[in-house]
Amino acid sequence: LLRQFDKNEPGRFLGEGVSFRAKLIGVLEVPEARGDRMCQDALADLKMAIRAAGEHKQRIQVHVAIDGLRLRDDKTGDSLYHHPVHKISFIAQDMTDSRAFGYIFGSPDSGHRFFGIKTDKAASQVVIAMRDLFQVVFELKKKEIELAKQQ
Ligand code: I3P
Repeated sequence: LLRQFDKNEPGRFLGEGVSFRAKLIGVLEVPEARGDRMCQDALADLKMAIRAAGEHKQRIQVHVAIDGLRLRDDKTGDSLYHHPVHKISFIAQDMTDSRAFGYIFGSPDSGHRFFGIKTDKAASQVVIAMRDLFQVVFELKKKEIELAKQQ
């Protein structure tokens, strides 16, 4: 029972995983796989663009799960994006807004895209859940490799 409360318990991220209510600020192509300055600029640009357009941000649910991050439309439940962990190269918390963060998804072949997200509660909750997930996936991979060696 106690294991359920261990932050690195893989069970936490099974199925739909851990869910958060949020809004999609926008998506932007970026030149690099990582870089905090670049992410801060991307967030500012996306916020400016949505303000200039006078549009509401799309309400979404962010699911942090073992097979990756999934963004769903909040109203319809439709899956908008699925981002496997191994192709998420960087996470950045908005330095000017405790309710915003973003991450970079992609590969050298397909290019890199920045996803800007506004959370209903503190963005750090999602960022911490993502870091915990990365740790869990890393440990699982390590175990897999150890098991393969034993065979
Ligand atoms: C809203 C206000 C909200 C914001 C919302 C704005 O403007 O800034 O804080 O939600 O964004 O429309 P107003 O006060 O003029 O109604 P977030 O804090 O979640 O960004 P939205 O329209 O994109 O949902």
